Amino acid sequence: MNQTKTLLLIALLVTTVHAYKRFPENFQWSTATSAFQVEGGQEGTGRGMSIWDRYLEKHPTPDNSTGKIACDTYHKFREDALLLKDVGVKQYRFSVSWSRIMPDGRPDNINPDGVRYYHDLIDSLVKKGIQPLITLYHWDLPLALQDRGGWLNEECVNWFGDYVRFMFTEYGDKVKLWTTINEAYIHAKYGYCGEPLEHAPGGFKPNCEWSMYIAAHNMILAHSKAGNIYKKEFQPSQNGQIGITLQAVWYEHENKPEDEEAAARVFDFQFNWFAQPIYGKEGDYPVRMRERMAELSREEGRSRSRLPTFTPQQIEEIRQSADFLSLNYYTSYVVSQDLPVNNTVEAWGKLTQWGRDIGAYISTNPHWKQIAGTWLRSHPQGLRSVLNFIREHYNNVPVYITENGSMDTPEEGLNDVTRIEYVRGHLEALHEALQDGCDVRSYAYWSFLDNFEWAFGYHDRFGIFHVDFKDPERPRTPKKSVEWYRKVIAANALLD
Ligand code: GBH
Repeated sequence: MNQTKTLLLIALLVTTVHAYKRFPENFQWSTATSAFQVEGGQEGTGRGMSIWDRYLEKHPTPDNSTGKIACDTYHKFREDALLLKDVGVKQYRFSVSWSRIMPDGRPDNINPDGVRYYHDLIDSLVKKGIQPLITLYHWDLPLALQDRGGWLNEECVNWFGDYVRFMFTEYGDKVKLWTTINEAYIHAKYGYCGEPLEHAPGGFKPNCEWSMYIAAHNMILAHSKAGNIYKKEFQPSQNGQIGITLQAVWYEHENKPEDEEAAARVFDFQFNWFAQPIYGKEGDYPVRMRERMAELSREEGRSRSRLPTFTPQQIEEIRQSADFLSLNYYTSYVVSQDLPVNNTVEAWGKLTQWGRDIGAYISTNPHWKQIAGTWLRSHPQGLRSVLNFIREHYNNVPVYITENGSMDTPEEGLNDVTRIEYVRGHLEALHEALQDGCDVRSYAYWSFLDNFEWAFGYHDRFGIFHVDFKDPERPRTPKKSVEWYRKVIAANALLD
């Protein structure tokens, strides 16, 4: 045996001894961003205005953020590809800015620089052995389409269809993993209701009782349109896969039947609102949600439910619109039927329209580690529960985890041990879910870079790379988690 072989053998033994949680051989490690949050390149690039550009002009974030430069990935994607390669990820999940491709959202006006940009980005990844997973829409609707009603106009379904057909035609030979829409739940609720927080397009609070349900409905139809276009017109020759990106919140409850029922109902109004029509055996909205909305609407003196209905043909098409489920998971809450008596927890369930519609209280568990005093509490077992729910209720459809991550704590900065602890916990729970038999194919850490965190501006930093937003060059600096994640990926295992 020569020296190299001996060294290799020793290295192998060492990793075998220390690796305590191995991942499947073809498990894909990944990290994620979205167009508006990182690209910049808003001016002089041919990109059209999106709803977020307009929204921020009128509703500045506390730190007065804009998307004009952001992380400037529009210019820095080549060096970013080197960083990704260095971390060792085999996949990179990003989104495309619709208004960079189609400045007015319509296919009769294409921006060639935008089209070239995504070719260059994809090529620079593929050249380094990194597979792109593209989200077609991550909340940045072309402004011109908002001026025609946006997601409240059912025509939006056709506009989306035209956009995605262009995308599949242009990039489908290089891109094999597509997701249609990111977190329709958040986009509908925050964008078209504004509670508990407002996102673009905004301004719909007085119409909450119907606007978020219509917007969500049209997003499901748009996803279905895109999925069916891909599967019929492109998949036979391009051989890729398509799904939708759903955010899941897990809801724990006390050991009481009424709380168990309430938690199941709230999960229906959150994850299953979108998952059941697309991945459920029977399709359509969850029964509990339909019944509750019909009952509330009757009580309110309406002649029909505030929850729109699908035609039987739509139900069928929606059920055939996805190959896999793209999952974003961050946190869990606690649900109770009655006002929680324990006053150390906050009860905010009934303060919003959605909170009234679910008819339950949502609070939190003070034992789950709260990150930087914000909405984010670490509860890794919630991820395992969501994955097992998908296994049991959605026929173990393949899952790609497209987002999971934590923000910086002010004390730690680059020495981000809280983030490492958060990710390790969630990877342990994910590993348990794999042992349970869940079919999880990939894990993407959110986010690759510190970026524009919507209503919180650049203040909340989710990146494993720090970005200096005061420096026009937007330099990237690895946090401690980069080194940690690199080791996990190299070993394909969680090490002691
Ligand atoms: C994801 O949303 C998004 O896809 C991504 O763009 C984003 O950067 C990332 O999460 C990190 O937030 O005031 O209690 O409503 C996850 C859903 C929506 C959860 C905003 C936190 C604000 C807290 N997030 N929400 S609250």
